[in-house]
Amino acid sequence: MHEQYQPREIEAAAQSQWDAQKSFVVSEQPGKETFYCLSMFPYPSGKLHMGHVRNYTIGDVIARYQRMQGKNVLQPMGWDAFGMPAENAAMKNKVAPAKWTYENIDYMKTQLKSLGLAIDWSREVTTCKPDYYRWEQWLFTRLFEKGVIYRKNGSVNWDPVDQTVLANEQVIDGRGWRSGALIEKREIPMYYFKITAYADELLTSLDELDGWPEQVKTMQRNWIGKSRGMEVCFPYDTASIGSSGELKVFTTRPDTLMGATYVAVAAEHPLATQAAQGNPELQAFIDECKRGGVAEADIATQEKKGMPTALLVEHPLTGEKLPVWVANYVLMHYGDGAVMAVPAHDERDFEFATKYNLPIKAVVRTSAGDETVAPWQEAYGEHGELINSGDFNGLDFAGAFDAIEVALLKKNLGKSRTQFRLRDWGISRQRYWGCPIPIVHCDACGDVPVPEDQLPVVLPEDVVPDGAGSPLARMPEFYECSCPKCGAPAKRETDTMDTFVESSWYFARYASPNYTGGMVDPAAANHWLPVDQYIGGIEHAILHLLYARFFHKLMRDEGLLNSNEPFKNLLTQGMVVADTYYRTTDNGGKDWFNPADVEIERDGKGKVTAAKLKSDGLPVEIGGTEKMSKSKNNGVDPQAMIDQYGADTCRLFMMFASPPDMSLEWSDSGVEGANRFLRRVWRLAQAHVSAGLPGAKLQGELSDAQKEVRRAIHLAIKQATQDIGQHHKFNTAIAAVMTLMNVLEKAPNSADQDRALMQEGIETVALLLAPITPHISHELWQQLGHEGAAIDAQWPLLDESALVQDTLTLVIQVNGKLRGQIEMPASASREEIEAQARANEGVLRFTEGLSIRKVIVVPGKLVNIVAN
Ligand code: ANZ
Ligand code: ZN
Repeated sequence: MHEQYQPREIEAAAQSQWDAQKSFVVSEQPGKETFYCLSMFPYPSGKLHMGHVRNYTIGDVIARYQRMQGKNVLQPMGWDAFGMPAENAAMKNKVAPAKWTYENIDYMKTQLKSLGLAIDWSREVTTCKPDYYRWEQWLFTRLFEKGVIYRKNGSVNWDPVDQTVLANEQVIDGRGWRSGALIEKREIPMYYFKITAYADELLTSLDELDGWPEQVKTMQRNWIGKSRGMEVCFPYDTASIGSSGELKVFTTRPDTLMGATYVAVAAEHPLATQAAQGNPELQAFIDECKRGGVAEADIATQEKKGMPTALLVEHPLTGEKLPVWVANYVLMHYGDGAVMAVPAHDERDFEFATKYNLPIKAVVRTSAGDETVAPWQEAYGEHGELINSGDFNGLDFAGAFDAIEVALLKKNLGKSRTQFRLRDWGISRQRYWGCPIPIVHCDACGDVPVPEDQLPVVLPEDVVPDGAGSPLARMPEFYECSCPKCGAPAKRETDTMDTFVESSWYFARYASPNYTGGMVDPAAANHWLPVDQYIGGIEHAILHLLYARFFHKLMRDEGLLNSNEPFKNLLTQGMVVADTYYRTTDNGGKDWFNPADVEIERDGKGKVTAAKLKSDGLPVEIGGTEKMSKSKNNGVDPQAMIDQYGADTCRLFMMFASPPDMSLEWSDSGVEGANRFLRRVWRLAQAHVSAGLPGAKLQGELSDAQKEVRRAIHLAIKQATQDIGQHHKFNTAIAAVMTLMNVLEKAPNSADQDRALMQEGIETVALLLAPITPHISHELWQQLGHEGAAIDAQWPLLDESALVQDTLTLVIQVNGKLRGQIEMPASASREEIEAQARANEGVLRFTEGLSIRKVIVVPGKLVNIVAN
């Protein structure tokens, strides 16, 4: 055994042994308990970042721990390989997205391997490969035939100069990111997944997910957004509108109907279109609204703006004429694209009415008893007793809801309705680097799904996009085809799918990644699924997790799976953050400097007080801790750390620095500390092993000192088992091992019994660390004389009897002041303890001349003697 800890050698040796023995390749083993541990697969962007390393280490610790519990553990890995960055890189470097992607995958795979992850690489899935996406296309055609996928017009961001559709993030301040042209909204035909048909189930089955963070479930609930309300019809005022009809609105507050003072419609609403005819000013306003961002967050925060129309509608119960406004805060794609405005009780309506001087009529008494809402106040949004509402006065929310529904039903002008905020999922993308939508457009037959025996529709891989529209739409060799139904010349769809589609079912494909008979082999899928532990970033709390849950249900309903939910337990890992440093440039911008290039000064408490750039020695500003990102240039390259210290140090630092769901602050000294600790472990083991392994096992009576050592060993086992197995608190598990190390380093190691005990101690350290620092544990385990590999060893078993303390140390106080201590057998009675305490030398001295009034015994801790 080397005297020095040499991670490079140790890690290479362990990894090649695991490789050679296919240690992590698993198959279905009936009767053996399975554990499916899955980390969100990476987008192959070029190289690993710290967030990946953290994510995959957390997953690996859990997987390896479960394996040591005797389970059949599946931990796969793959590549979320379609997407826009590949196209952008292609345009910049003039290489095909396929080539760029495959090269990145190769590089990142070697990086992942150098971390020593217990991954079954034989199950690697790459979503841009036809053997993967053909099944996605297959499911698409099935769902299209069932009507779960349908076509309708959707609006997109159209760049008139580049002649291309842009994603929302490519539109900056209303202009195209490349061309700078003003972006137009265009309606084009797109394909939609009818996710709304599953809205109710997606909502209710959240309740079964006990192993998910509450926060994530809440985010999903809000996104699905179920609300119970009423649709209310406002009959047209035929004189102003010129025809008869009704304006339908959706409201969650029908109790406030008598307080409606105007109605507002979205810019895209037919009444807005009608009102704009011959009203150029209104038309200009409508155009402006249509240009605005489609992101909901923008709409919530933007200034409320509107314009009146000359149109009127009638209040459904009173017949009063109410003006129709066009307002930018009304969304076309929510409810019915129109609202009844109740300024007294809705914040948005209140802001709008105050701005445009529209009447405000209070119809709910406030909890303070107020019956009006003055313009300088705020809308009163709470439920309460109705006022100013005629027959409905005095009713509470529920009573008013019912009574108003009855009144509206009588006139056939409304009924209660439950609606969801969730929209159907539009998956058409006018991009090249994605999965082709398997549809053929025929003049005679319409949209024809590509038949199964003609799948996959293969995406050509040698194309270099130039940014001007989708290259597929300019490739007759791709789109010219014949109709699968009638044989006539037809045109292949050139849109590709949203890349969220690929990541919605990869977890199922891992169960049978090479299966050619279908999307999944149902037996394998049911063997492994649902995933026991899913680990990934909180940024995927809504869309990815919702789409994956949806797909799981779609696949269940196709008979491919028999579970309802894909992920039993979810761990959302915190961000990796680091300090930022910058200088302000002449034009007011900021130049960010990487922490590696900055030298810092700290005060006595370790707080950073000053920073200067290493290269010029001049000061830089301290920008605070932020998520590692390219934009703030505060990323630390994991590869540099692995090269310098080895994967185990890197893994140990990441797991020790904070619990997995909290943010992790990068610190060079933390990394050094982790490395120092591993060197200590190595040194202790080296000293022990080089003296020759003990011949005999631990047996017979132990001395008190030996019992203490053994107690420390089993305390560490107890703590680490709880922390890793139950709470995923790897940091405190490591702390327990550190405490044990402190004891072992001081323990005697010459007598046979001591050496046997040391053997048990170091074995325990090696095994408790094995999920976290698998390489050093692998090596130590062998050095400690074991035939089998550490990965096949069992997690250490707790011996409860070792925790029992034979003697306890009790502190003795006289009148609350520490005066001595006594050793007592753990079984000693209160009387025995008291007697010993009274006889203690310190007690005798400090009670001399006093009389003892009371003796308080706190078992296992202290004795306080009250004397005066
Ligand atoms: C009258 C009212 C009075 C409202 C009141 C609220 C408070 P949720 O809960 O999200 O479903 N609304 C309806 N359609 C809209 C659209 N297309 N764009 C913008 N807002 C719309 O919200 C439903 C409420 O949002 C509805 O209830 C409606 O305003 C508004 F004191 O109607 B309410
Ligand atoms: Zn046809």
